[in-house]
Amino acid sequence: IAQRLKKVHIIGAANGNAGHQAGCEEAVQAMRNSAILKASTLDIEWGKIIKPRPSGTSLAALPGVIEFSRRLATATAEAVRQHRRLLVIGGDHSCAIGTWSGVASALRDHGPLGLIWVDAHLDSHTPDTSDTGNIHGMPVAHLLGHGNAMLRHVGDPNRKILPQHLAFVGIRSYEPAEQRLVEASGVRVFYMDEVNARGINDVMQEAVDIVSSGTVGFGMSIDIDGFRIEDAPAVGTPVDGGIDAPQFINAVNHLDLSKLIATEIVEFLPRFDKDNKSERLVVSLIESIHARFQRVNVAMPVRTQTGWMNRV
Ligand code: EXY
Ligand code: MN
Ligand code: MN
Ligand code: MN
Repeated sequence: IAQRLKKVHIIGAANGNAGHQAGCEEAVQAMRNSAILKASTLDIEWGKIIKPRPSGTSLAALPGVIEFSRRLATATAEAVRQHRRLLVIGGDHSCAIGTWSGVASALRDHGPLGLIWVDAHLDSHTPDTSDTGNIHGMPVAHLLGHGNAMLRHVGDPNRKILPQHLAFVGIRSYEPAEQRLVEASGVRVFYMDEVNARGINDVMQEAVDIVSSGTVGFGMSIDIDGFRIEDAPAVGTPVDGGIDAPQFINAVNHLDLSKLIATEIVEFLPRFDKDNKSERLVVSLIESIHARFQRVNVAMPVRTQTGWMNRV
């Protein structure tokens, strides 16, 4: 039984038309075929692969993204209810709406969900403030309860993440409107300047504290464009000056992940990879996170009529 519980359950979010350029939709298949992943020590169990219906790009992608997000949310909610060690492989970052809406709705009766958002970008536009209309630049706003009503209500009509339970790490590219939304909500942003000044170890420790406090557990949404371009060349919206990936993995090895519920890795465009560097990084991230993932040992508190009770 112990061995079965060690399995990493992967849900594939094979979407790509909400990004700046096509290619993210190929990451799921690339990871399914990955010799590097197969050669790793990880015990992988592939779950559902969710694919979007064909639709346009920019804001024309909206109806397709809504429908896709609902199906993805159903899949992640089911995995969390079954206490699986969940990993979602994207996809462009718009998949985060489905991933975390599903996780949050599955935990609704247990308590609020925290979230660490590793990214170069804030991803906090609404359809009204975005210059590009690309929905991968909007998932955080919707998880916080802003923007398009259908996207806000995926999974259930509640806000999925409260601002005090969210922490960004690695941010260095954003527009004023999304920064206003995030800062006015009181979300903690560890901009790249702070990461450089304090070191990623220190920053990740504080980020885990923020998303663990007052929550039933937390998720990590990792956009690989958060890392240095030399560590993750296969991205659609590269930004100079990213997080040193080996240092990040070292930091993960020292984190308290006892409240980790699920992880998501997104914005990998395999067609742009160089010497399999990005693919190797994705596998290293999964290995280091899952080595410390205690998910199955967490007894989740359940709300009863008289208070809170641990469900085993
Ligand atoms: N802020 C820009 C936009 O909204 O178009 C760029 C967003 C890139 C988002 C990538 C996935 O993190
Ligand atoms: Mn349960
Ligand atoms: Mn992103
Ligand atoms: Mn990004």
